[in-house]
Amino acid sequence: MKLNKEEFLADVNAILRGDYACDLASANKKERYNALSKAVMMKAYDAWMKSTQSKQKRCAYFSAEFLMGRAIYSNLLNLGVLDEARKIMSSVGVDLGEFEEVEDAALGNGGLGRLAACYLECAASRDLPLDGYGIRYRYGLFRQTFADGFQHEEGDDWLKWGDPWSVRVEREAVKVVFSDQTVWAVPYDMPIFGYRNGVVNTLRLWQSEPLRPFDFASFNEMKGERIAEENFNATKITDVLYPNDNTMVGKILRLRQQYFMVSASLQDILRKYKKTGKPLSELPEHRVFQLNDTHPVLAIPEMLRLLRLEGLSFEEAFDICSRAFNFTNHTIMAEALEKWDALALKDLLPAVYEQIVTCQQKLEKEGADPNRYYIVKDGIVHMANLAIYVCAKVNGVAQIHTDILKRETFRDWYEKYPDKFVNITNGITPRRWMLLNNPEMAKEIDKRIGTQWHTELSELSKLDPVLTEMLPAFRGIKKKNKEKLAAYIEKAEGVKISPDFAFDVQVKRLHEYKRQLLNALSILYFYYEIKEGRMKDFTPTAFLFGAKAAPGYYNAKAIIKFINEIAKLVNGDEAVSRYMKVVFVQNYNVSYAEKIVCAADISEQISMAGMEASGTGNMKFMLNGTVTLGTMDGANVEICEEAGIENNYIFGARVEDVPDIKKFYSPRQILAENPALKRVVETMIDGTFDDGGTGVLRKLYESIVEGYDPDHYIVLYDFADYVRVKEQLLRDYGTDEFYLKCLKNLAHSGKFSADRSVSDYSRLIWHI
Ligand code: 26Q
Repeated sequence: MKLNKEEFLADVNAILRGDYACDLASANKKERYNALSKAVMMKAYDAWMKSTQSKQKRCAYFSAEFLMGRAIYSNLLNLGVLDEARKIMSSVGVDLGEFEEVEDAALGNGGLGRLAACYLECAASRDLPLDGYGIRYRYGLFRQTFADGFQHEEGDDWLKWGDPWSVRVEREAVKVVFSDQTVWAVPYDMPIFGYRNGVVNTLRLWQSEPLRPFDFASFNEMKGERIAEENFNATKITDVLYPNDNTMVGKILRLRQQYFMVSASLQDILRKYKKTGKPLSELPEHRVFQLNDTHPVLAIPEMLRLLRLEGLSFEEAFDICSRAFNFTNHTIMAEALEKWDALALKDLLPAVYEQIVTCQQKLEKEGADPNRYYIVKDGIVHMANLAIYVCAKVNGVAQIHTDILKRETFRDWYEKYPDKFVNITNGITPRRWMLLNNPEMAKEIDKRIGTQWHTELSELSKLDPVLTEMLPAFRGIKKKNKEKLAAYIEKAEGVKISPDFAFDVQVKRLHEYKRQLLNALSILYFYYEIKEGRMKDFTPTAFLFGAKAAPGYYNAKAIIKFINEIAKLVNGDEAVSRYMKVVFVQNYNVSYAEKIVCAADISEQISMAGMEASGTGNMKFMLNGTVTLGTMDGANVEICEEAGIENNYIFGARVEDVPDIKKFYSPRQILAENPALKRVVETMIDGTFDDGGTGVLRKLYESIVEGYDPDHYIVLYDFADYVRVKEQLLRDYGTDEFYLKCLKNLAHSGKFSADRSVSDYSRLIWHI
């Protein structure tokens, strides 16, 4: 796309006149944001229509979450007009940077939702016909603040800036029918711009609305037949994103959301497919579906139901589904695997439940051992099993994760269907996670190897011969990024950190398996070592955290409080704060991540081995030139394969060691043998910290030393090795050797481009 200054400003002014009865001279920031965005949208319509009307085979990515972040800069970048737009706006006195205030579209929790967003961008950039289908939540992931070190949640009113990057397509609304209510699903389409290639795919998000204006009488009649305790009016279905990450909450409203999204999407897709005149039996040659975890797996029985309404037999419908659907698993944690109460599901969606039961019967008829293979058992519906049984392909998200799925989680299914299982290692988009968030570094790379790496990230390895030459520039850019982040943190969090410190960062959702607690305990250990004079030459370090805890996750919230108490102790201690600062930033989100990732020296990826399916934050840091301080878990394993284990800092139990460790695990014994560790652990109960009389710190203490399964995530077991490696890392920090390791990681991050991931999906699964 090209922007002509006069023409573009005329467009912006015309929109301002029509929508707000003002012009550029009198408009406020929100009005400027909407008009500028709409003017760009208008210029992109032709390309959008052209891309969507093509007759090629398409894949539909079904996901309950799309963590899009802020659209404006990324869209301008991909359209190739970011610099032009900045110049044009500044010529009329508008700083494009003013839109940094615009709210993120946080329609996702964490990794799984951000992965969906990266995949859409990368597919468009590779000219792969991939469209997203999901939910237009009125409120996204809650906004987080701290008061007295405790997390508080507020509603995320992401639409308060307007939504100029979407169009409401009311003429394509469809009805979604539950046993107790019928609602409209109205689509909002967001264009997904490929990187400078003219391709525009679509993210279609459905919003629930009442039938009322059209059918008030029948709406009223439904009173009284509602399902007990959870009777909702129509708009409530898409009101809010469930704030859980890697834990399942069995609320009927969540089930309603899931069905709402898949029913609307499938009706929409089938309606359009039928218009082509092609037979339904050929659907999988033209349309395939990727199910992002179990959240959209109701699509399978819903498709069976819809196809049978078209007159197909169960066997015919099943055959179509088994060629069209594919399933990605993102977790091995038992508490995250979706299971629904069969009676509740039957109550809400009787005709859908019937299809699930027919799948179960088919499985039985095939003679499968009912102890090993089941979809409905003891009144529980197992969504992952339904997905594996029906889908053509099932994939894990990193090699170690896929291996665990085959060996453990889905062992029986793997034995029955070995060819269904494939690995597709996750990736990130290098546009948002380098070109956009770290433009100086990107330019430095361009100077040396050209720009092909923008769309072919493995090209970065061409930097290998010039890494040493690049060192001074790399140091300089990193320093600048750190200065910027430090300034931002001072403004946003009120804590001053020196850009001369090492920046040691752990940002990700708060979860016990991710072990933010391990990091916290090590910091407290360093604190006492410094304070009491045993550690004299500690490398000055800023320990940064960012994480949201699910509002109902007690221990996760306790860990936030604990870290905030440590921060207060450390930062307020003049003798020690010359060597270390601790900051837990509030409301960590995609936009905050963009600022943090390019300024980090150390990337903390310290989950218990075997627990983190992949991780994608680890990839963002690697691309931006940091070393990983991590366990052999998830994609960390592949990061070490690519960049060399000697260029990262690996510690702790390996996945194959865990069963033996657990056999005779005694946290108390570990504490007895390590008095320094005992002392920092006991700060949770000895009055060092004040938890406002809530008892959360004592409970946290008890979870690691007491009860039936203490320290489930072996924090104490891994502590000594973690501290040993972390001390080595901090000794190395700042040397040329250290920064060469950082650069080595950057240069070998090519595998982790989601351009590669979507090409793998296309080649191994979608065949688009
Ligand atoms: C399920 C049922 C009811 C309510 C909520 C949920 C729910 C919601 C979100 C369950 C899980 C999630 C999110 C999971 C997630 O983000 N997993 C992460 O996926 C990333 C992308 O593959 C991986 O890199 C991470 O390792 C994995 O933790």
